[in-house]
Amino acid sequence: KTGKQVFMGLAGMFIIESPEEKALNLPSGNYELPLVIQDKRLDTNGAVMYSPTLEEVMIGYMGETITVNGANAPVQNVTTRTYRLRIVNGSNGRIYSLALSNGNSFMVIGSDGGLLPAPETVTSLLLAPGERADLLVDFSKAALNSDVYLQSNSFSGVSSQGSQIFKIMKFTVNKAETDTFKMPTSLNSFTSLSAASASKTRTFDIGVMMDMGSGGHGGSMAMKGMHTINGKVFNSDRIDESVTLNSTEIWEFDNTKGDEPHPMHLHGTFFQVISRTGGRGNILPHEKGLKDTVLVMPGEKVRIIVKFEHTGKFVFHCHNLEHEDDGMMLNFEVK
Ligand SMILES: [Cu+2]
Repeated sequence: KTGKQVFMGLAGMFIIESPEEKALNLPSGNYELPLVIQDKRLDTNGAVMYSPTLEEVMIGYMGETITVNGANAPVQNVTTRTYRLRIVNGSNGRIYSLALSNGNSFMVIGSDGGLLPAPETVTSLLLAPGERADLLVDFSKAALNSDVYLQSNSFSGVSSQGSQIFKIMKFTVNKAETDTFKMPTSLNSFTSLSAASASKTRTFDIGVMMDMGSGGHGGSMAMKGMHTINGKVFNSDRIDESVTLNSTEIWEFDNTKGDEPHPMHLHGTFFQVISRTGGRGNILPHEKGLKDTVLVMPGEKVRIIVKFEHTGKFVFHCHNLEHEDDGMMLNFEVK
């Protein structure tokens, strides 16, 4: 039921700060904006409606009304300074190619697990459900009294979405102020895990649909289990992967045979993305930090490296919530 709960509004964010981050003097207070982006489908009374069809279980349930922190088409007044936008994609299935309507570049300074090693300059950023982006936008590059939209550009690689450009929120630059912000050259240091330190590689095939016409699941298309990992659907009583505490492993998510995007998400740990082959073909700027969700587009194979430092039973799953609810989730135990 995760899909319904999140679509109805159960999404938010924690912001965790550290003395090291405070020392960087990043934009804060009025200049730091937490933004939870969700798409909604509304019925004729304006109430949020969640009733995915079989097709929508396949591609993810999407809505036509884009909201930020629960508001549709919000307007934020800004001054001619650098703002920190802390973005969560809280959507069930929608991917955003975040960009500014004036085409200006912006900086990515962080992702799911904190700050990147150094700021990265981009003109767009593909953010899948569950992923976070920590951005710096310099509104002094826009004219006073002009409007700049955060929008989603079109993108390729998926047939079920990405063909439209649409606006997410409006910034009105309504006041001139002197920007005191100085961009740090380095933001964060964490130990880069080397592939040579991995004791094991596990491969997860996420690109094959269950053949509903035959096999153990019977013929009913309404049954769970069209989306699988290594041919399996979630079973809460089964440990799928046993991991040794403090070991470092490479996990490979293989979507080369698939035709849907899968943002793969691990609980209980952060990871580093070490390679992407096929599709977009490389590690993207916002993937250079610690991550817990990585988008694996159709045709792609993405390798992550993880050091498992906490004992317990955890899940990993596709963060497309219709896929997750359909069973695209497995258990791993660290001990
Ligand atoms: Cu998926």
